[in-house]
Amino acid sequence: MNKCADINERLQKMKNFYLKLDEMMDKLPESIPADTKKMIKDKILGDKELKELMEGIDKNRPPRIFLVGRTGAGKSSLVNALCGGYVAEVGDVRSCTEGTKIYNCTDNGRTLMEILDTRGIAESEALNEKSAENTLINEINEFSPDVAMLVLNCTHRDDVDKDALFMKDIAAQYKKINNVRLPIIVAVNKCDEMSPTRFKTANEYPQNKIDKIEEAVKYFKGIIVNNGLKIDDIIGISALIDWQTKDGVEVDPENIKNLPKHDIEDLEMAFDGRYNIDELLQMLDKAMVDTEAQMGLRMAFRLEELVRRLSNHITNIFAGIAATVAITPIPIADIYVLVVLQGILVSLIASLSGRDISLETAIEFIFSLGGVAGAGQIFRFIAQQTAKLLNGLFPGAGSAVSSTVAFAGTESIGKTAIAYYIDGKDIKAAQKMFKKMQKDNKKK
Ligand SMILES: Nc1nc2c(ncn2[C@@H]2O[C@H](COP(=O)(O)OP(=O)(O)OP(=O)(O)O)[C@@H](O)[C@H]2O)c(=O)[nH]1
Ligand SMILES: [Mg+2]
Repeated sequence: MNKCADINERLQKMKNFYLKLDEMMDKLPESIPADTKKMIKDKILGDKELKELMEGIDKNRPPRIFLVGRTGAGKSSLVNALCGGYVAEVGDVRSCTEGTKIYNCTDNGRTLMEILDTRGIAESEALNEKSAENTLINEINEFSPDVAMLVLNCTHRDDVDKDALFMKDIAAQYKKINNVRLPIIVAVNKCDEMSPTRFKTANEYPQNKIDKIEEAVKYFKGIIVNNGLKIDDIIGISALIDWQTKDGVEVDPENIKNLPKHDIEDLEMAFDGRYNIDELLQMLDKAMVDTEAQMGLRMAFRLEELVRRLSNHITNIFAGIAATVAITPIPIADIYVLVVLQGILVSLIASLSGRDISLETAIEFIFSLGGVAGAGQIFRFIAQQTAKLLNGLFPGAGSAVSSTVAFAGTESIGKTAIAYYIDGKDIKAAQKMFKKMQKDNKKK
């Protein structure tokens, strides 16, 4: 249904590459010094961030989110907005106390997150009875949320006092029972309805609209603080998405529930009016204490960003290795050490994009950036073409490659590989980008 679909496959590719690294190093040409191979291995396998991600691939669980908010505030819509697709409320849709339910958000059979939805509970008269509130507290504790999200409607300024007090009460009980604080994020929803209301696309919001949103968020924050509710963060968002069936027929949100199951599964976005949802995900990520849940959140919703960050991180590691290798300037004849190193970097980045490319393919990619085509017999070719390569890949190098040049050149190749494999730029654009970076490197 959405881009989460191939996550498992992609993650497995990343992990395979990581696990194969040892083997790959051993297969490299003899002429690469053993200590260089060892350094590469140690730097990559010893990297904390990379290790955490690899462990996270096997050890993660769907985060549990406790939703609080009045009927119509947009809780269900927000869940869809976070998932980037229409998520059916499936699993064991358990109805608990009047108005609360627990459900799983799934995508292709994979649970993205678990939701405890206290639908309209804050406005329920039943809460005036101690027993009803106790039942709710029990349910929350049984659910054991990683984070609570209070959803407010930015155009409804009444009742926020009550909601804040309700949340404060829940948080206090939670703390008493669990001995840890319940992280709370406040999402001020329906910001698209702030004037001027005709701007519905996030990147078209004019400044006066953004200012109004910020003002509203400040106002809500004031009320929350005045009521003594401690929150982790607050943000103005819009969960607005219009849906259509596969045949392009737009559907009314109220009617979606009545559609046949397969139609619901195939729903597509007719209009994406989401605002600040990535920022909200960042807040949720930050607020979560449990690392397995945090990983689960990242895997489900923030993979692109995670992958980009990691690719940059790996590029830095490799640029550092290249600089170390070139501490004693590398003579032309040994240039392939650098090219092979960069080849490994490129294959790693490709694997992070979910592709499975050989070292040869990666090196061919590098050649093509330097304007050398049709590499064929890669390693022999490198030996024969070093002079040409030097000009193409390491500008400013005379008879040997210095540390600085090795660092900058490797960094440029990493960045170009990210643009090509991860951001999906075409090869022409990648070449252009690479040439520009080389020009800038020369100036340094
Ligand atoms: N313009 C706009 N409409 C929204 C937004 N979020 C939700 N809505 C609409 O508001 C209405 C209520 O949204 P829901 O997501 O069903 O609200 P809810 O909080 O789950 O309501 P209950 O399940 O009754 O507690 C629907 O018609 C949504 O389409 C938003 O950010 N902007
Ligand atoms: Mg709902």
